Amino acid sequence: MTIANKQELEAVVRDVVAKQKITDMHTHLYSPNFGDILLWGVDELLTYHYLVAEVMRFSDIPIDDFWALSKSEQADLIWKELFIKHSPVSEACRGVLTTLQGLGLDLSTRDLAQYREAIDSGDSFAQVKRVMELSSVDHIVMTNDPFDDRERKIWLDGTRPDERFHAALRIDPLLNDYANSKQLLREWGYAVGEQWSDGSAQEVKRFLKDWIERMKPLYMAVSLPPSFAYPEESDRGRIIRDCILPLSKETGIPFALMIGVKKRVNPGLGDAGDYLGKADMDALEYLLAQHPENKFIVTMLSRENQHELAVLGRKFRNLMIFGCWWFMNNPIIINEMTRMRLELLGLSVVPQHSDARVLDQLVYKWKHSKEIISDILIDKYNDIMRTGWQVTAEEIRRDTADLLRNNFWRFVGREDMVEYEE
Ligand code: RAT
Ligand code: ZN
Repeated sequence: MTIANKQELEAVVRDVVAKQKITDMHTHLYSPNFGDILLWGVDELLTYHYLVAEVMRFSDIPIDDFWALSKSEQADLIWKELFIKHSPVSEACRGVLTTLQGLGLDLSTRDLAQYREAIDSGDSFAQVKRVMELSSVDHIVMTNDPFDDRERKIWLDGTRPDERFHAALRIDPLLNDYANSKQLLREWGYAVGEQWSDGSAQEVKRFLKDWIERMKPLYMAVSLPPSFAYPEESDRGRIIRDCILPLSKETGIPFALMIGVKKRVNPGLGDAGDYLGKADMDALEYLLAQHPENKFIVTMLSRENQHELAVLGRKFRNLMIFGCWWFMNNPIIINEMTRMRLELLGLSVVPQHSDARVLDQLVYKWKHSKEIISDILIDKYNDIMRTGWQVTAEEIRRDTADLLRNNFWRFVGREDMVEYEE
């Protein structure tokens, strides 16, 4: 069916985007059978680290006293300061409201006790089903860290995610803190030496292969500082050169780099204490150019890097650009980044991921992003229609499915997961 005019275009795009099932390619969520490492519920929503950072601007509570409070007390404080004493207009605050609304609650009551009762009384399995339905997310990629004691135990006990959840092997400790990680590797039976050697490289690869076998990850991922350089004679540089790149090439499992985080500039705030910095693009350019048979999935944290990254995508097809990460995940920047990416790269990107740490956040993260993606698609189709080019509803469905699902699955080599809605 050919779209006749702008009104029809708007209606079709909004409908198609709203209905499109999403593959969320980077979250911190877990399959419900992994137990309580999956966070959900009102107190978790309110104590999200994005909100912890914000509450500290209003409250004068010493940070240690804040952490000494129970989770519900922290949530109460955040509710009082960020929602009652001031209007909750920040993106993270608005996100809580959109989520509660999506879950069927009446925001006009401002009754936190009632919200808790309505949501927290359920069980995580039912909540996963409900939230995935509400947010139209049917596949979720987790963040799986074999250096995290709680998570490690779950995998070693033989627990495996259900079919909606997929692993991503996270290797920050290996690449960013090898001095400590090598001790752990030894404790776990991998004979890495004090000095880097062929033998150490083989053992680190053996460790990675064991976890690849166990988790069946869709990609291997790391977050990196703005100072990330490559090639580099450092633990990180050597591990990337001798272990990650060869293994990634051999297995076809892409290497995901999330570049630009300056960890713990205010350590007392924990996860809320991380900052960002503009990175030099030379390292990524080198990786892409020197390793054409390797696949790289990249997102960056600084707004200043987004244009360079998009242009790099025009040079190298072994680069998949994804998402508006963390401090980029605000409407004004999502709008700008997504428009720029579409203008430079057409529909060959993964425009968004949720980064949800709390299950229920899927509701708002995707509702807010889908609204912006719809606005942008309407403008872009309208621009080409003004030349006399005709667009059909089927083409809009195809394009939307590519953006929100299939580009990712194709890039990770899973044609079997590529799917178009009728
Ligand atoms: O967005 C976040 O919640 C950050 O704290 C990080 O988890 C980041 O997304 C990451 O994966 O390192
Ligand atoms: Zn993340």
